[in-house]
Amino acid sequence: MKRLMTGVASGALLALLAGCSAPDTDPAASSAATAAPDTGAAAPTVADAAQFLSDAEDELRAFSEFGSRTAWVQNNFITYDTNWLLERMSTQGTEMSVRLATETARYNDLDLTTEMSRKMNVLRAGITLPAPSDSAAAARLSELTTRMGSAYSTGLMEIDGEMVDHNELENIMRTSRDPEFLSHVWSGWRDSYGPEQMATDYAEMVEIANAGARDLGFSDLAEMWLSNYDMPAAEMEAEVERLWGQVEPLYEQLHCTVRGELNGLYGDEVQAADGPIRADLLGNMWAQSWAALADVASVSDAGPAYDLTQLLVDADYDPIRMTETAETFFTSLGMEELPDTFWERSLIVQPRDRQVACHASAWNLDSVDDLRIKMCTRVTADDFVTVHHELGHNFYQRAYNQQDFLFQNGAHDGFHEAIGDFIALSVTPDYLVQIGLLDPADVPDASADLGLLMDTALDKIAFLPFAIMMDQWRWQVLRGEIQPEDYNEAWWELRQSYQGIVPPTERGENAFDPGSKYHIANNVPYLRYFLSFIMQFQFHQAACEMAGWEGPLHRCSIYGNEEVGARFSAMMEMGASQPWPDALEAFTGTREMDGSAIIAYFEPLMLHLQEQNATRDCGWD
Ligand code: X8Z
Ligand code: ZN
Repeated sequence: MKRLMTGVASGALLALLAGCSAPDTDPAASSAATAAPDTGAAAPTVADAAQFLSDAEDELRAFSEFGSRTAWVQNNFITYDTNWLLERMSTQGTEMSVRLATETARYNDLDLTTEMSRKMNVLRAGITLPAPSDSAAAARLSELTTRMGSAYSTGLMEIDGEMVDHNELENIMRTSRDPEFLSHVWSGWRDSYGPEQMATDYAEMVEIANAGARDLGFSDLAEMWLSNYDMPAAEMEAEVERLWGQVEPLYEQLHCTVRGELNGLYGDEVQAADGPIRADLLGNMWAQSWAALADVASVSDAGPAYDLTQLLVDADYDPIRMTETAETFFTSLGMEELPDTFWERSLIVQPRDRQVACHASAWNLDSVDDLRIKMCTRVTADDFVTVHHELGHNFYQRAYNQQDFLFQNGAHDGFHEAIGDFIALSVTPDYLVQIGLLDPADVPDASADLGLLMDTALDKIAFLPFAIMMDQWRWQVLRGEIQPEDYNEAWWELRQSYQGIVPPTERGENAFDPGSKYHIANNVPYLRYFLSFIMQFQFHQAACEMAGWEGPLHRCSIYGNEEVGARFSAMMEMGASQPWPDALEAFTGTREMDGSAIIAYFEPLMLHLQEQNATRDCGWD
């Protein structure tokens, strides 16, 4: 989601450029602290600190609107000139946010209120990509980030004499079952954004941003990114490992089953029955969601389920109707409709006459209610979930718009990503009947539950190791543990170790496969999605309990439940004003992120997979 900065001095500025990133939050308990500079001037008072924060919020709010509108135009019309404007804006934004972050050090020794300290921390640690405070560095950083982002969004590949864009290439990966063609398209994408130039730009960007992070008192940018979770960076990293440990066994079982099915479909030559899986066979450009394999990896003795893409197509849904349907889910929970300007100003259908950043994002341009999405929507089940995801960002943005500017953000960035996905977990067969998409006679009976769970697992469980390895790679790069000459090899070591996948072909010397992913080319931290995929099931479980639901979790829908809606809105309205455990507790009653909800949701499937895999040699090494 975007907005120049929500809560950030400037990183959000860059996060802005960076696409769908929720502006970064506040590291209330960040471990690194810059020493107060000894300027010889009179020691500042608490009143001075209050004035500084109030001025900073005014300055940021004003800049945020200018920055958001600039970025909106660039994302919707990618040209030489809009890149120029974006670069210029982003340089100013970085300079401003770094200046404000640096100034917080003056107030280090004061006994500030909790609220003031939180705001200081937002200013200091919330910058996604800081630069050292000389303008040459900020300008160079903007040049590099704009070039990478724009190269990513405008990449094309030639197929049969025609230039094909990313949206269409993604479509091929989802639907083709021709291994040679898949490998060709998979590799073509990874040539389409100028990998050599991007790798060089990336390495230089890392140097500048790390220097910026060190100037602000962090050991490197990885520590700074991890300092936005109300606990010391090292503790947060350990938290992530703990959560991954909870869900890893489920992923291994899913991997084992899917590998077996792919081996059956393609034969040993294409996909062996043991070892890692070929990355291009999983129905997705990045092997991050395997939902497109629902037909391949179906559960054989389960009763008939349904194909949501087909239901949408058969009912003549178009992108606007999909968006309206998602909006209705939110309003059924008691939330206000989206403003008319949402419909007038959003980009919901891919324009054919110009280049746009197709990766879906949600925006609040004026920090009040100029809410919009930008999405090249296709009539598919995937995009039906994504449109709920994007509206989740918008409804959250509006819910916290009464907060002070520096608290206009998610409780942490994982919350921002989880809102809409949590809502989409309520897209159950009964809900589809309620909105007229599914015939009551076609509601799958209990014998189909394993099939329904499998479909969801191919999306939600397959994603987890991907989400973790994305930032494992970046943290290691930012810490200097992975050097530029090893970027690609280290990427594939992590892909293999976490996901158990390998590239379809030998990767060349000049490959830069991390750049194939939007969030790396555009510098959007990715840990947020891992956290979201854990927490959305916590939200769902708590909401279903609140609703008095007694059946299996995957059949529970909170559609129309205003009581749950009111409790959820109360959490959203808090924004980033309190430490995230307080926000989590307000809705779920627990103060911890915890994998037990996602495990409970998939428990019947886990038992089934274990049984099915009993004779298989799982794992990949
Ligand atoms: O980037 C997104 C959203 C915008 S914040 C469309 N997502 C991640 C991705 O596409 O990689 C949603 C799920 C993961
Ligand atoms: Zn998002």
